[in-house]
Amino acid sequence: MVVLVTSSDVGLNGRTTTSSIYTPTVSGNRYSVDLSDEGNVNSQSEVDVFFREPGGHIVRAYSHALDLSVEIEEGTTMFSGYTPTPGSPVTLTLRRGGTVEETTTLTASREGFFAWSFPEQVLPGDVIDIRPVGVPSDSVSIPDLTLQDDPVNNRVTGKAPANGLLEVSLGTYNRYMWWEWTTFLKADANGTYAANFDGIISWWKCREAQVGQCTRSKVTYYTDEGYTISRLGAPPPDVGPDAYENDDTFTSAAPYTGLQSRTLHAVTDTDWISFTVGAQDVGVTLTLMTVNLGPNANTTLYLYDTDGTTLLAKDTSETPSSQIVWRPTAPGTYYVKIDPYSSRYTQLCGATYDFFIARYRVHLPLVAQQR
Ligand SMILES: [Ca+2]
Ligand SMILES: [Ca+2]
Ligand SMILES: [Ca+2]
Repeated sequence: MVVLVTSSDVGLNGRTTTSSIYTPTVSGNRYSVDLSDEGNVNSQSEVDVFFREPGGHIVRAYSHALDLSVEIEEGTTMFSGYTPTPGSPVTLTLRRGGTVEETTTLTASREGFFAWSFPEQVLPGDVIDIRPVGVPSDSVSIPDLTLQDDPVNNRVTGKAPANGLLEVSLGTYNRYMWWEWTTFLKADANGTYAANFDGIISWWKCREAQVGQCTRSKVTYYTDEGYTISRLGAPPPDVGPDAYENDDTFTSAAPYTGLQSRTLHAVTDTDWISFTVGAQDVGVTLTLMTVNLGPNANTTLYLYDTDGTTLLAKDTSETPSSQIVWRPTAPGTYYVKIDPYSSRYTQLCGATYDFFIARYRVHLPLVAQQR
């Protein structure tokens, strides 16, 4: 029989997860493991128990320490966590100034997970009681936790418990929220903090954090037990329709006269642009492209013939920007359609792009001939 203990420690250097293997002491039909050497057992710790049955089968049991995570945003609070007794009831009670505001009993999943959403923000001083089965109950107080974007200094500032350990994150806000940039710090003795994002790189997009550029901020406070209380800032505002709407069919295409700045403001938005190929452009290489894409943009580009329906070329690649290199063989008015790569690249802050046509003339070199 083997017991695997996985513990997470959060400190100023971020999160470290360690796993240790123990051989338990078995007495009758009970076993126990001494974890006194395991330095960082807290509410984020997990235990796997592997038991080899006489036939050779291995049976696994899983348990997560009692954990509570509270996520507060405008108009809603999410509670989630783990109870060490999977499949059992957990009662959560929200108390405010000695009055029970809300109470609910949930059934934890087979892994012990539970989640509850509450249709208003909890307030500083509120207390959450968590009553699981089989282990002692606990209570968590909601601290005064605030956050404010400071784009000029590329910081997020706010109030937090004095000297409290904090994780401050910026996310690019799209339909699949992703916390791209994270920094760990401690609040000062007066209970204020300032998280600076200079030089913090998103590991998956290789770009630096810029507070306020279509970002949403989040501060998470870690209690001594390892419970987490988070507050989310407001999401950045959605983009509006661009100046060329409504142009969702080729008959309403906006004529191209130079760089066009556009948005994909709705899931159903599609942008049509017409452009004229004069006799002087026949045989000239044209590059049709979307450029200067916002952080939530990914376009597809289609080129149509003068009838607006015959497809001549397309770029539907997953690369955010799109490009079609094309050499017209006849003058006329041609059409371009720009669609989002998928619905997630619409509506939200940063669903922006510019459309541009580059004309490249081929200049044959002059060769001086000696006679
Ligand atoms: Ca548009
Ligand atoms: Ca449109
Ligand atoms: Ca694309």
